[in-house]
Amino acid sequence: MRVWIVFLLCLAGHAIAAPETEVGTNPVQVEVGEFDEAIEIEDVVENPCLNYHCKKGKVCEVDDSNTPMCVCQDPSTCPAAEGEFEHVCGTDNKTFDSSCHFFATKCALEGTKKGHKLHLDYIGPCKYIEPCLDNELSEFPLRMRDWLKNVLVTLYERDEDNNMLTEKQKLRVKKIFENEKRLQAGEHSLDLLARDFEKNYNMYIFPVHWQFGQLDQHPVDGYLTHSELAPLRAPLIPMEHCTTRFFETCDADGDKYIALEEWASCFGIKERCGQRLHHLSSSDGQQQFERNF
Ligand SMILES: [Ca+2]
Ligand SMILES: [Ca+2]
Repeated sequence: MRVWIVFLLCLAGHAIAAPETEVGTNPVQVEVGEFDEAIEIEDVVENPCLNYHCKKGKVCEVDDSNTPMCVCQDPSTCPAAEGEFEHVCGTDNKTFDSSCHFFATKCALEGTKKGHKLHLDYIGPCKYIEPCLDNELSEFPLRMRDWLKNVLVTLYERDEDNNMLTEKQKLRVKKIFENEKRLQAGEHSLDLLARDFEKNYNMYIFPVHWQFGQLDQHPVDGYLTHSELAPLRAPLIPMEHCTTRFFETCDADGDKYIALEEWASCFGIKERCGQRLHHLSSSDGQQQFERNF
């Protein structure tokens, strides 16, 4: 259970810190104000790469006509990893020094079959992950559901200034928060979780749906790609050996995308509204969802 709590705090921290760590932050910007402001500002104005966004693995460069464009980053320009904790394991079972090295390598393989199949599998060096047994797999959603609920409750407790949640969402989580106090946060036996899910089914619907909305961002279309799922999946795999199998089984139709109703079903949420959400975007879906519950 300890790993779940540590991970919970990491993820909550990550979610809160996310806007500050957007890819594409230009180092020139950081320098402004630290040195000679007048000269730096002049540099910023003339730099066409400023605010020019490149996806992970690419960096902005200007061509002969001073037009910005994204090119694959040379892995050797990635900052050296400060420790093993920065290593990542690819789906090719190779350890990369950091996610920067991984995405730069993947970029260089763009257009090839190998590049298409290569994904960031998990955070940390590649290691042996024991197979997930059937009974372990059936327990996984119970703990994961409880954990998703805890993520929201933690955000609610910390959210006073961050506004991660809308007022309506806060009201919804407040109910869960009060219920959670009754259940006593922390270690819950699987029996207790199973009973609580039956008894307080509605409390679990919103956290499951909310997490989907958090991940379904690129694009917001009611489906999760492998990369959209990565922020949740990648840190979890080394700690929870059923993660990979769980998300594989979530993709019930095997099309490599986890649709909203597949996601909900994975967590035991099988309401009829799930079907109606199919054609709605995530944000519309959330509103529709909130009207239904
Ligand atoms: Ca999506
Ligand atoms: Ca699917």
